[in-house]
Amino acid sequence: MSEFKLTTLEEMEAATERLLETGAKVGADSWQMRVKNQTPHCKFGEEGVCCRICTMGPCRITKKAPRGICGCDVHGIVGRNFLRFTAGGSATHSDHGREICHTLHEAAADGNYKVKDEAKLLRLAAEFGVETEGRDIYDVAHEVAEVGLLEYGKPFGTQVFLKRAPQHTQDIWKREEIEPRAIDREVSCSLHMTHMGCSSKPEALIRQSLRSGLSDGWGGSMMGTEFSDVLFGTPHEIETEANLGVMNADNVNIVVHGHDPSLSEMICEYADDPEMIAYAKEMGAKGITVSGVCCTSNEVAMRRGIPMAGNFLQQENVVLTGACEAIVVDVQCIFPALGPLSKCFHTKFVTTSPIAQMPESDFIRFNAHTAGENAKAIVKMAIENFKNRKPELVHIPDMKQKAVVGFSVEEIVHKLDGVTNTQVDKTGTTLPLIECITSGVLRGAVAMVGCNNPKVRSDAAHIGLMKKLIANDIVLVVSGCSAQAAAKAGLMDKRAKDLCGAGLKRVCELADIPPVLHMGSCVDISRMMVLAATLAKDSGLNISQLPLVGCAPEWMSEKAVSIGNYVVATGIDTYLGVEPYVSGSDQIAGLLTEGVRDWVEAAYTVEKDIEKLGDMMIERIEEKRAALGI
Ligand code: BF8
Ligand code: SF4
Repeated sequence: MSEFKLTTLEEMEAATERLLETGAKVGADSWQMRVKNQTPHCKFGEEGVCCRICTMGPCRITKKAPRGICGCDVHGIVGRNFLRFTAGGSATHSDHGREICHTLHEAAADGNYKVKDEAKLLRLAAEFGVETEGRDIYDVAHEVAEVGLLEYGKPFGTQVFLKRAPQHTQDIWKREEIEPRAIDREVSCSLHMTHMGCSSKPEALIRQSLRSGLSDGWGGSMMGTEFSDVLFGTPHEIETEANLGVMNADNVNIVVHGHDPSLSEMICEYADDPEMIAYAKEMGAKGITVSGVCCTSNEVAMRRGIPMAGNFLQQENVVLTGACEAIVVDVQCIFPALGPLSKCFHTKFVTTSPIAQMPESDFIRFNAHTAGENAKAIVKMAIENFKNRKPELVHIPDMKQKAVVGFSVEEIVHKLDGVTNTQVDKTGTTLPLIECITSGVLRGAVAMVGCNNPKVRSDAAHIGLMKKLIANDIVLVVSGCSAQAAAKAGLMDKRAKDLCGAGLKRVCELADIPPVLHMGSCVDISRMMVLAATLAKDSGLNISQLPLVGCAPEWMSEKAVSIGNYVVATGIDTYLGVEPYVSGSDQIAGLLTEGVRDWVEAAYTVEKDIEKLGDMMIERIEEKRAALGI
C-alpha cells in the first residue's frame, strides 16, 4: 500500500487552476470570475436591513431613516428576513422529503422502486401506528407513506417524530411553544408572520424560526432520510473514493448532482447494466463511470460506494475536465452556470425535475412511473455523447483519496458493538461511546456540516477544523459538502487515525473506523439528531449537557439556516464561520447568539477567524465536561 498522505489545499487549488486554464481556452465563465464582479456585496443586504415585502418599499434602514414607511424598525426587518430565509430552507428540505414519500407510495414488488429495508419500514409502521400483522409489505409501505405525507399538513396535534427526542427536549419545545405542528403549516405560518403588517417583534420571529427549523429536522428531513433508507437501504460501512480523479478518461463519465436519490439510484442501476456497458464499448469507451457532486453524491456514496467527484464549489470543475459526457441533476444547489458552461464543451446538462428547470439544459422529466425508461434514456444519451469529446480539452486531475463511508446511526451502533466489553451486554446501544467520553479517552464530538462559500477559502475551514479537532481527541460526524471535503483530503481513510490524539486513535483502532464519520447528505443531519437523542437517553443526560457541538464553517444556503435552527433548538450549540444577514439588528443577533439559550439551552456562535472558531468549540466541549465533572 502506498504511503498515506493527506491531499493539501494547495494541491487541490493547483488542480482547479489547471482546469480554469481549459475554461479560459474555450471562453467559459466561472464562479471565481463572477465573485469578482459581485464584490463588494451590497451592505444593506449583508446586514439584513433591506425590506421589499410590500410595494411601498423597498425600504432600507439607515441612521437617517430608522424606520420603513410602515414604521417597521430594523429589528423587525432583520428578524423577518431571517425567518423567511429559514422558511426557504425548511420548505426545500421538506419538499425533498415529501418527494421521497411519494416515491415510497409508488413502490411495488415489480416496480422501479422496491422496499429494500423491510425491518426499518416495520419500525416506522409501529411508530406511525400502521397495522402490519398479516399484511403485504407493499400495503404497509403505502400506508406508512400516506401517514408521512399527512405529516405535512395535518390539522391538529404536533409532528410524530418529535416523540423520538428525549422527554426533556420535548418538554422544552412545548414550554417554549416551538413544537412544530405540521411541516407545511410552519412554512406557511412563517410566510404569514412575515407578511406586511404582521409580526415585527424579534422574540416572535426568532421563536418561529426555531419552530420552522424543527419542522424540517424533526419532520421533513427525517422523513427524507428514513424513507430513503426504506427504499434504497440503510447505509453501512462501504469503501469509496473522492475528488476529481475518480472520473475516468477512458470511460463514459456520468456525473449525478443534486439531492434526491430517486433519480441517481436509477442512473446507477442502468450504468451497471451489462447491455449499457456493452453499448459504451461499442461507442469506443472502456466502460461507464458514475460519480457525484453535492448531496446526491453523498446518497449514492453511502449506499453504493459510488465515488464522490467533489463538493459544491467543484461542480463547474467536473465539466471543465472535458471528460464529462453528462451532468445529470435533480434539485438544489445546482449552478445555473452549468447551462452555458456545458455549451463550451460536449457535455450534456440534463435537468430532470419540474422543481429545478434551467435554461440551456436538456429537460428529461423524471418520475417514479417512468424512472427506469428515463434513466436508461439518460445513460444512453451520455454513451452516445462520448464520441463528441474534444480530446485536446480532456484533463482529469490525478487526484483522489480512499474513503470509508456509510455511518448511519445503525452502523455506528454496530461498530460500537464490536468494542463492547462482553461482561455487561451493551450491544445495540451507544454506551461504549459514552464510556469513551466519560473516561476522557474521547473529549467529545463535533457535527460538522454544510456547504462551501467563496467567502471562505474553499474547504480550508472544513479540513483545517477537522484536523485540529481530531488531534484533540474529538470525533467528527459529518455530512453534506463538509463530508466531501473530508473525503477529498483523506480524512475518511482509516489511516487518518495517525493524525488523531492518542485517545481517538485508540478508539479508531478498536472500532475499526476513520476519525471522521460520513453520516450522509444534508437531510441526513436528521441522523445526527437521532444519534444525539440516543446518546442522551442512553446516558441519562440532557442533549445540551453532552460534550457535543455543531459547526457549519463554510455554509451558504437557506437550508443551512433551517438546519442551524433545529440543531440549536435541539439543545446543541452551533458554530458558524460565515455571518448570517443579521448584523443590522443587535436585538436579533443578540437573541441568536445568547437569548435563545434561555429557551432551548443552546445558541449560535459566529466567528470568521477559523482558528478561533476551532478553539471556541474545544473550549465549549471542555466546559460541558467540567460541568459534568468528567
Ligand atoms: O444540502 S452542504 S452546498 S449540497 S446546501 Fe448544498 Fe450546502 Fe452542499 Fe447538500 Ni447541503
Ligand atoms: Fe417598507 Fe414596511 Fe413595506 Fe417593508 S413592509 S417594504 S418596511 S413599508
